[in-house]
Amino acid sequence: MTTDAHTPAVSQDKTDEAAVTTGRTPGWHKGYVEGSRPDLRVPVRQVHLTNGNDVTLYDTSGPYTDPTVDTDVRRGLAPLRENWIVGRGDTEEYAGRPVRPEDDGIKHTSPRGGLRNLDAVFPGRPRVPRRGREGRAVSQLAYAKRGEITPEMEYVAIRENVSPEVVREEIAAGRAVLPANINHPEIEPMIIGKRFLVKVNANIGNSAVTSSIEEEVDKMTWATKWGADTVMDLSTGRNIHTTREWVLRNSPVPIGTVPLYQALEKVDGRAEELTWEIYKDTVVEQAEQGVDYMTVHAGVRLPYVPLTARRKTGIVSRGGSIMAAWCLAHHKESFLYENFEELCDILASYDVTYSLGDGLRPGSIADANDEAQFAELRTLGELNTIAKRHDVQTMIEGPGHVPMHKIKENIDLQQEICEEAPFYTLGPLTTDVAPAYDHITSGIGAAMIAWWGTAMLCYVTPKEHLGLPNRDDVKTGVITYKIAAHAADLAKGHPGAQDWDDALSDARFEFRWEDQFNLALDPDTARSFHDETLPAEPAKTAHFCSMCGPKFCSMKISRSITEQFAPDLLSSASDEDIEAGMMAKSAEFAAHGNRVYLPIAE
Ligand code: IRN
Ligand code: FE2
Repeated sequence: MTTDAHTPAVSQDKTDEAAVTTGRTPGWHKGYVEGSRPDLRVPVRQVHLTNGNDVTLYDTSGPYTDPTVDTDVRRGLAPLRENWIVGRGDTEEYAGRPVRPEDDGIKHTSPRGGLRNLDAVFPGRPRVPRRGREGRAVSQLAYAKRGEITPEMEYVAIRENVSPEVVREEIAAGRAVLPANINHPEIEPMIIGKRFLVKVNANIGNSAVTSSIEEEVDKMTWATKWGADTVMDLSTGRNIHTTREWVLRNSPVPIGTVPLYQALEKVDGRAEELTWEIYKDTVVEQAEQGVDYMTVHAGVRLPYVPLTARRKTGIVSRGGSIMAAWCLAHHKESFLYENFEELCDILASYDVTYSLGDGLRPGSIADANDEAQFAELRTLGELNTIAKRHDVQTMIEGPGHVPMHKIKENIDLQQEICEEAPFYTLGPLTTDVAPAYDHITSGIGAAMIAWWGTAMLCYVTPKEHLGLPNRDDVKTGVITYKIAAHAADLAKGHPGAQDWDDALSDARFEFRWEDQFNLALDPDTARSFHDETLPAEPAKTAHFCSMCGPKFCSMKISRSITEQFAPDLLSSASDEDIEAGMMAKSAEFAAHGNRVYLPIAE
């Protein structure tokens, strides 16, 4: 079986039908855990094992993997939070700007094939954007501070297997964020904070020439199928607004953006022509669409720019370099820094979460932990305090390229300076020498920093530094980062994290191959690797693995001994016992005609 045989790939020639290609994985079953009200149903991924047991896993894939739900990307997902948002009674509908692509201020001379299978305008549910009542923060942080447990908080409590009060406390203290824009009712709430499971973000985004809206929607559903907890739409070029509308209306996870990218498009890419007004308009436009969190590079201050002059790789952050260019062109303090409080009020009225950008992150091992990087971090700490005062949920972005021995200092400093606000890091990459393998160079750093308390990891794909990720790269990036995140959950002793490993180990030891595949982070690849060497069906129940055959398989040997003697003898088995076990197996093997593969009939 190929990696994705049961789901159609993005078809180049289908023009009449918008297909979501996420597909369902046999062996994964959708289940729901009901909360205190019937409309509070938390999805879980259930793996039904052949021994009759069930393993329940965290699920990010949305309704696409529920065979009882009829999804259609042209209609969008059901607005499951609608009643909660309206029911709280603190939003007001108003005749905001219509949700139309021509409204993004960019000339829409649509590139060839740019919209491919999809209409320019999202055809689904008509929406009137909402914002919070004048002067009132509607953020989860505001509720948490007032001592209220929202349905969203209860939802994540069930997802994380903790009490709702723990969720409320962590949010109120600013140690966790629950990104949930009041204009994004489609999402299944999730939480980011060090007391909870480590989360993974996947970046998607078209460049003007290489991808279509359909491909971006498909990458989003594809990323969440493999476990992405949030997705950032980093689209640049044309159709930014429309691409985002399609992604938002179809996303079961929170969506993040960098509004500065779209603001820059509005001034035709000339950074010096950016103004606070253009930026603010862009933020409002995106907040009305439902963007849940926004990267804001407000820590790139004028006096810090010279600190990067003697770096090996200068400023590598796109947003950071835009702001540095603006500061130098005007020789003025950053308009993001200067207008930060006004920005807070806007974000609070939609419950958009800040992701304070690391515009001065190191772009090479040589530049790690330098003055520029830590000067910015101190400013992010200052801005975090202001944001919290305005009831805006806030997380802090981190590096970048950092060798292993300099990683811990990053998380320790961030936690101290930013009052334990959630850290959200890009890797870090632990060496610069492996282009094409930077999911691995960064996965190493990601596992380490998450163990020490980073709350969310921004994935890096094999195409990092080389090109735009395609579908396969997105999957590789997500799986790599799920490994890092889960390894950290284990090391942190997150309650229940090890149950998954134990279930898989049992399946491996008992040669329940199907269970081993279905419990895997990537069942398709595990199955196909196994099938390459042992293609016949009976091989999946055969009591040996392909690596060593029945004779030398250590697991089989120790299992035979367990079976022959008593289970408690296993640990105290003598050399003679083991020798006897091996002889017995040898005889058994010979009795079967010394055949490695069992005939179908057996
Ligand atoms: C995450 C941590 N540090 C940076 N990131 C991500 O990088 C951020 O969330 C966003 O997806 C992207 C922004 O890149 P620039 O504009 O800083 O290069
Ligand atoms: Fe890099």
